[in-house]
Amino acid sequence: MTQPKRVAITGAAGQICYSMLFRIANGDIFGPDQPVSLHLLEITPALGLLEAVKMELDDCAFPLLNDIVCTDDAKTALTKVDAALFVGAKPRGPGMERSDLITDNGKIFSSLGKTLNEVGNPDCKVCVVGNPANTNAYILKANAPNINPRNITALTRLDHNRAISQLASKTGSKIADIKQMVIWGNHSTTQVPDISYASVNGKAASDLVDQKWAQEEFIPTVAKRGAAVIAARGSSSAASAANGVVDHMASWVQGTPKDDWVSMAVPSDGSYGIDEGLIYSFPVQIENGDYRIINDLDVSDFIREKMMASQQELREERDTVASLLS
Ligand code: NAX
Repeated sequence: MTQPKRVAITGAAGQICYSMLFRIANGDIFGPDQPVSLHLLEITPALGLLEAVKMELDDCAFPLLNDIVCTDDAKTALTKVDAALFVGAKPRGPGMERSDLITDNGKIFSSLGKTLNEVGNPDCKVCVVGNPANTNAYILKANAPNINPRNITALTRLDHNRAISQLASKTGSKIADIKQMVIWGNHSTTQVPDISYASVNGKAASDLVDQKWAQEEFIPTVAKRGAAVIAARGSSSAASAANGVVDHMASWVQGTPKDDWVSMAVPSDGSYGIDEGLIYSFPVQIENGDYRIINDLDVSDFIREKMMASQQELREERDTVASLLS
């Protein structure tokens, strides 16, 4: 029998996980022939709620779900996992910016990074979701030198999906007709959704929409979509975030189509002048479980200026958490 893939998930009794765990157990990341084991981590007061989530997972009788571990011990959760999804953190409430959370959540990620370093599989694929996601991933990477740094990533796939959806709606086209969308930078309001290379049914998106819309409506709508969802629902995006994580991991494991790419926040290799090591969102293509940053795109002055502003925000976040980086 195929060995199950072991997936650690933190914050497993929270909102995002309530939409995400069932998708993973159904095979949506690793495919229809690959059994999975779920290692679910929560803080002690949430273990009762986590038990309820386990009951519901059991009640789905997923054929691919091998076993479920529920724990408040990070070592138990992270030992020898193939993938680790770091969702658990304080969510942003109404009126809060992500950076307000930086110090509180940073401590969680330095501690989990140390534990992953001690008990983790060096090739473990990591996706950080808890905000501020890029900087939390940066903290985790600094505290987990035994883990392949390329494998420490953060989620901007929700932003990528939001951008595709906005462009499809503007051009009256189908989601599947849109290719080569890009999100540059931080998962924050400084992110740079960019249609410069996107095509809609084979036609350049920039020929189908006017520049004013692309610069003055599209970018802020995508960048502030998280806040719009909070305003409408009273709490942050959950089901769409869960879907973004599943897409991020499924692309990483299963690859991207030859004529398309996805956006992932990954350690910069210096492409586009972004500081090496910063966790920055780039377009990537993926083959055989390994991603490659698309590093040869012509970037307009307008976009470049915004990319640099997002980098600056990440540098400042990095400086704020300097004490958590070793
Ligand atoms: P919830 O508050 O519903 O769930 C978070 C869960 O994490 C809680 O059950 C809590 O007990 C648990 N937790 C807290 N500290 C923990 C620790 N040290 N170890 C293990 N578990 C811990 O939040 P939810 O809506 O699920 O959001 C989770 C995180 O995702 C938040 O930081 C949120 O801001 C972030 N988001 C990130 C997005 C992205 O695209 N990167 C989009 C959605 C969301 O805003």
